Amino acid sequence: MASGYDASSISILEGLEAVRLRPGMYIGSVGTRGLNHLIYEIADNAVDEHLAGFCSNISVTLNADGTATVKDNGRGIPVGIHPKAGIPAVEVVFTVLHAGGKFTDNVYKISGGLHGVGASVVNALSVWLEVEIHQNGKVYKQRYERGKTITKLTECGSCAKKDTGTKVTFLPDPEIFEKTVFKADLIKSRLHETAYLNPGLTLEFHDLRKSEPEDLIFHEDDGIKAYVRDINHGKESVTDTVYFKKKQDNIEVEVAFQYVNEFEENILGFCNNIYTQEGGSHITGFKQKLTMIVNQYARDLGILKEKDGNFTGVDVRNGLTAIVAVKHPDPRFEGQTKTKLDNPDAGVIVSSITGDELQLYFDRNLDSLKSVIACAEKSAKIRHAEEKAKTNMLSKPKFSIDSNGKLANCESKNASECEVFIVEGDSAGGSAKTARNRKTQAILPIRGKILNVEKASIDKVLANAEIKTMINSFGCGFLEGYGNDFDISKLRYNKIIIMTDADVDGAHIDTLLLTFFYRFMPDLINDGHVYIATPPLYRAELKKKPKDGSDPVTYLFDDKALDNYRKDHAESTFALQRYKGLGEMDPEQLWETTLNPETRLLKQIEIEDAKMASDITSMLMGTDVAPRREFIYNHADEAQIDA
Ligand code: TTJ
Repeated sequence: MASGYDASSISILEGLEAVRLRPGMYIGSVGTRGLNHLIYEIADNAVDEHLAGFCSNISVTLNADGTATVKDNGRGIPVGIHPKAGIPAVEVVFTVLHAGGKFTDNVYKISGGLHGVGASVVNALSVWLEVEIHQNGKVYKQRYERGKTITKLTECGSCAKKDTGTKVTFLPDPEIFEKTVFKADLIKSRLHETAYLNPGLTLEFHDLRKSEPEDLIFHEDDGIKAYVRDINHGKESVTDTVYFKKKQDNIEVEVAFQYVNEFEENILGFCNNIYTQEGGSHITGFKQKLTMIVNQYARDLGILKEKDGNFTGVDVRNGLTAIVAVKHPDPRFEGQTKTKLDNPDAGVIVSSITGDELQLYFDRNLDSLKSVIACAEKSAKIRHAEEKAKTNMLSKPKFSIDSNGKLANCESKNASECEVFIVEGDSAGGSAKTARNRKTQAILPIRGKILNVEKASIDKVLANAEIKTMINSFGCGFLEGYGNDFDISKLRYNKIIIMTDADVDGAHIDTLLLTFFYRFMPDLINDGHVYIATPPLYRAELKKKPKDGSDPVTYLFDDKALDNYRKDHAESTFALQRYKGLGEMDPEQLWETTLNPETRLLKQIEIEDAKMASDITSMLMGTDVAPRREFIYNHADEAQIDA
């Protein structure tokens, strides 16, 4: 009996229909990124309960049946009848769009805003979802399917009075998502990040999908200070980790930073626990004040002479690792991926607090101040040298598209139909050149490992042959400020397809290439232009031609496909070839399996994949050989499952 429903509930159902019709509008994508988002969406509600002061433990479990469970020890979503809706409040939370926020009492909420679209969206995009609430010594349950209420909220047992919390289990809908397998690595790093940002909160991760279950616990008593320490692990420190937290006009500012002996900067920004990938006012405020203060001290100490120009912001941030986390009662996000903090007052207050705190710190720690200034001086020196190198190189006609010998370009000049394949190895490159559709497909062979851009200085990067060839070929420039500014409208290919062997070396080259794109042309990835080709692992050929005239050859893209093929065909009826690399395929096979848009399998790269690649690259550069080996092995395995 649907006794609780009245006219207003009709619009409720329509609301969730809209989510299923245009899921991308609510969760960004229907790829892996959107899929993982479902978990964050639910977990953010529990983090809000922590921020309100009532929850100390959150667990995320990836179950063997493809469902995910998020559980907390908060007060439990209210089960009483909602006065306006006439149904239990928990049912409103899961069936009314944007209903998440109305119940919570915490000013810096994550969920239910622009980023947290709410639990109802997850419900709408799940085959089924069940919520279980422990409250007042009783256990309540409710079930929904594809956003619609299936059972009324029922009391189904009792528990200790102090035992309170919310548990949500859901199965993502394969009608909506391209892939429904959660990516453990991304979820783990997100949980760890949440632990750094919320000292006092324990986050558990359980992966029950493998034969050997994985259980992890994230808890960081030292908060963002520990985050900076862990990012800098294995690097030579130049200063202590500096930390401050202050509140002004209801805006809270928390900063941790440390200088290390490296030629790069790494500043992460957060607002209300949300990672602001595109930066924004809080980051700008911090950078401006830091630049100002370091220049001031450098002049006061006579290290910068009257004739010297100021240190640039980049100089001052040379070797800096920093976390800037703000809490804002009414955050606004803008930018391509809505991850840029827009509120000007956040910038003003970060800048003001940073100014006061830096002055306090540097006045008491002269040695640290001198070390920071030394980092800036080093950068300024290199900057001057690089400026020279750059003008030298860019003025040479060599840096032009015509002299790009390796690229076998396509005939079409219409970028929307053009593709370029970056192919590992000269022999595979040769086959690909013969096999391709010359009109729309360009081939760019690269040899061996490409330069690790994470470590190299910019003039080295610009001098690297493989990288120059790529920049020249794509036509859209790269980073700002090096004489060839990035301009996506000049991109000459709609698809940039990385094509490497399905082995450890191939995976490594993929990682280095993604790192390069992530660092130098991130919008190529943001706008969905980057892909990885997945060549087949096996070729099976029936010994007798099928009577129905069908093709005796089948290409198998992974081991599961091979297992299935073996089930359908007796062992003696076919011959099996295992491809160890692209080089083993003749041009015809390469066309059929990997180049032909009708039959090939492409994996579109999302920015998280590339960020992960960049993180992996940083990690692989460390000096610890054993974990590095282990990592390459694990990664190679994953690549095969994905194919
Ligand atoms: C709201 O204000 C009254 C007391 O309970 C507050 C509340 O809703 N708390 C709450 C919600 N705790 N945990 C949740 C929650 C947890 C999960 C896993 C999923 C969802 C949608 C909410």
